[in-house]
Amino acid sequence: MLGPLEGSCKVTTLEISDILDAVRNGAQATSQDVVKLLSAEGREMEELFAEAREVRDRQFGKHVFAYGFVYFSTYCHNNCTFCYYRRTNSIDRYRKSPEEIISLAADLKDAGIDLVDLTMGEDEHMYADDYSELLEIISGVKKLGISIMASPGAVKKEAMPKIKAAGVDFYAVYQETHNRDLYSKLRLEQDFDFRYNQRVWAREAGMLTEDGMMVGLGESMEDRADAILTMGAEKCEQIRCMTFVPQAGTPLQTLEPMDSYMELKSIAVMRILFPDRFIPATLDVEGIEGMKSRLDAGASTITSIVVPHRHLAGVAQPEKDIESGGRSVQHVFDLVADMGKRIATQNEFRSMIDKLEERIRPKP
Ligand code: SAM
Ligand code: MD0
Ligand code: SF4
Repeated sequence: MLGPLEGSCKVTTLEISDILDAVRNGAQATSQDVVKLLSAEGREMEELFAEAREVRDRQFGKHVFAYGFVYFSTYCHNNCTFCYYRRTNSIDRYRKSPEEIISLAADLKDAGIDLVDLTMGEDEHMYADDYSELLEIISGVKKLGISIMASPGAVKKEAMPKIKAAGVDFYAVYQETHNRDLYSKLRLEQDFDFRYNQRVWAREAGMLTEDGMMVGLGESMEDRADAILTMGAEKCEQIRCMTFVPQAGTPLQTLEPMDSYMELKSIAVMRILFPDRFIPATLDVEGIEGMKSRLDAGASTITSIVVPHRHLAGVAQPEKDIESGGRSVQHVFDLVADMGKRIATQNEFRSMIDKLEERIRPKP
């Protein structure tokens, strides 16, 4: 995007359509502009979504991308206040064997999914012995010939080149908020900079990265605008927003949940400001029912597709629509076709990833 002085005009007025016009003409949106866009209601909100769809379609055409989700260990040594899997929550947990994980990934690949997202809590078992089991799992899945995202939490800098070498394309680690004070209340005893640097180190090692924000946790409008602009400036190839879903047994279990409009508007604003990024339409907040509204807000990528009947969980919605097959590959593909779109083939997606990886390849 052009800098403020390079654009054809600097955004100064506060009308939503004026801001959209200015951005379309190359101006850089300010934090105030983003707050204004996020405040859109009624007709103006529809205008925001329509603009986001147009930008998305210009960027990706009829293609939508589909990521399978394999939450392979729900053990975690952290105690995030918003998370069901926090250390002190007494819940049933599981850890899948490398063989089972590889077989799940193979099912996803055969079903035509573009990428497998290997996610875990910060499981001591996986962190032991310099992440040896995690690396074994990643290389086993890579041998299937499928693109991989890893979401293993915050690891030592030294691990990044090994994770890349094992076959990871995308490293996902979400700051949740870029307000340090709020962060310290959410990710208890987790250093802000250490988490931020995960994406810097992953990129240095040659991996694409994803950052994400959550809404509904007491953040201000300015915090949301700041998160969006910071995620854009970080140059992460994928950026996301998820609405907080209260979890039983956690300190925030009684926090009044928000509806999904702020997430939808955040998706639209991210799309309009940063047209070329992958932006998820997660099934992990409102299940399969929430897929269309997210795509209609400008998302490009359906995430949290889960294989049924394999005792797998989601993160924000541990069970929703999983065993019924509502979050299964076939069901998602059918719904996408009903929208006049098509899931990119693995080859189509791979050639996009290859180009992006080429851009960040470490210099010898
Ligand atoms: N444990 C790793 C980590 O925290 O980075 C990877 C998985 S973590 C479970 C993935 C993300 O799910 C979190 O960063 C957060 O954005 C989201 N999440 C967790 N609990 C949530 C909740 N209750 N509502 C909405 N999103 C949630
Ligand atoms: C999702 N449940 O995409 C997944 C998760 C981790 N990389 C992603 C939050 O909704
Ligand atoms: Fe653990 Fe991730 Fe949940 Fe935090 S968000 S408690 S790190 S699984």
